[in-house]
Amino acid sequence: MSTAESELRIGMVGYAFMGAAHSQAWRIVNRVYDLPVRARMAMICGRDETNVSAAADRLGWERYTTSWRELVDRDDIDVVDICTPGDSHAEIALAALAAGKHVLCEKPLANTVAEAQSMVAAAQTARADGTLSMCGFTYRRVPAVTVMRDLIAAGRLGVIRHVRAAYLQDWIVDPQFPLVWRLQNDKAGSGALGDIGAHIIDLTQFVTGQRIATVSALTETFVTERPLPVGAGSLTGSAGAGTGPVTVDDAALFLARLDGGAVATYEATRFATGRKNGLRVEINGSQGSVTFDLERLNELEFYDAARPGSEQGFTRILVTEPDHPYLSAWWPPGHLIGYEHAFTHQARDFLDAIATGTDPRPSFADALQVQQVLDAVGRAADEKASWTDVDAGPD
Ligand code: SOE
Repeated sequence: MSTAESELRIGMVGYAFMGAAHSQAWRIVNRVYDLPVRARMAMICGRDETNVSAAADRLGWERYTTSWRELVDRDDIDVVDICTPGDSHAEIALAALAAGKHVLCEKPLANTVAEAQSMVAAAQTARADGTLSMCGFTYRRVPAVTVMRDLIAAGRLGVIRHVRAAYLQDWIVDPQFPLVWRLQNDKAGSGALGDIGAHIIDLTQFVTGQRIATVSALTETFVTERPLPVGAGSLTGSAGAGTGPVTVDDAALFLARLDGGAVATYEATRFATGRKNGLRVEINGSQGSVTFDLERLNELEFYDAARPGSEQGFTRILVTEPDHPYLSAWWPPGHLIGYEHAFTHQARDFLDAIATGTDPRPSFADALQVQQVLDAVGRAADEKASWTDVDAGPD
C-alpha cells in the first residue's frame, strides 16, 4: 500500500451518530496529540448522495462516495473506519482487509459469531502483511476506566469477588418511538444485549482481566410492535404510517461466572425510565472496591480496606489530572472531559499502533470473544435451561 509520508488517509463508511463521533475524533486527534502520523479525512461513504454530501461538508471530509466498495478499493485510502449497522460490518471489513487497509470497526464486531470468526481469520491473514485491525469498544478509552483497570491490576482490590454491571438507557420507553434499525434483528443482530450489553461485557472483562465463562440469562421485549420510521432513524426518529414487529430484546439480564473466580450480574436495558446513559460498574475485591458511572465519567469511587478504620469509606478520585491516562494533552488539571473524548483517545491509539506496527486492542479476536458471550446469553435466554420455578405459595 502506498502511503503519503506521515499521513494516513481515512475512509469512513457511515455518517450518522457514530460517524459523527468518529469524524470529530479524526478531525482533532492531531491537534491534541503529538503523533508520528497525521490523520487525513479523505473520504466518507453513505448510500444516499444528498445526505452523504451534506455530511461530508458538515463533518469535514474531503470527498464522498455512495459506494463502500469504491472507498475500499481506492489506492489513496489507508484506513477504513466502519460506522454502519452491524449487518454490513463483516462484508466491508473483509473487503477492506483483503485490499490491505487497516480497519477500525464499531462494536459489536458483527451480528453473529460466524461473521465475527470470519473477520478474525481475515484480520490474522492481513496481519502477516502489516495490516492492523481494532474494534471500537470506546469506553476502554475513558481515562477513569483505565485507572480502574490499573487499580485492579496493581492488586489494590485484592481477589476480585463480585462484578456488578448495568447499562441503563430509556430512549425507547415510549411505545410510539419508531422502529429504527437498532430495533431490527436483521440489521442489529440483537437489541439492548448487543448494543449496550456488549459494552459492559467488554469493559468488565477489560478492567478485571477475567473472562466470562458461563451464563444464565433472560431477555424481554416489552413493546413488540412499533410505528415504522420516517427516513433513516438512529437514536431519534419520527413515527410514520403503519407498524412493524420489534425483533430484538428491549432488556437483557444475566448472571455469570468469570474464569478468575468472580461472580457477576449484568443488566442491559433501554427501559430504565430516567436513566439516559447510565453505564455503571462496581467491582468488589477482598481488599477494596471501585465503582464507575458513565454519567459521571470523570470520577471513580474507591474503597481501600487497608486504610485505618477511622478513615474508611468510599473516596472520590477525580480523574482529571495530567498523571491520568490520556489527559495531559487536554486541559489544565481539574478540567473535565466528556463522551466524545474517548473517541479521540481511540483514534490516537489506533494511529499510534499503525505508526509503530504494534497490535491495537481490543483486537477483532477480543471482540469475537464478546460476540461469543452475547451468543451464549441469547442461547441461555432462549433455552431457559437453568430456571427453577418457585413453588406456588398460599393465596
Ligand atoms: C445507543 O444505545 C448507543 O448509542 C450505543 O449504540 C453506543 O454504543 C453507546 O456508546 C451509547 O448508546
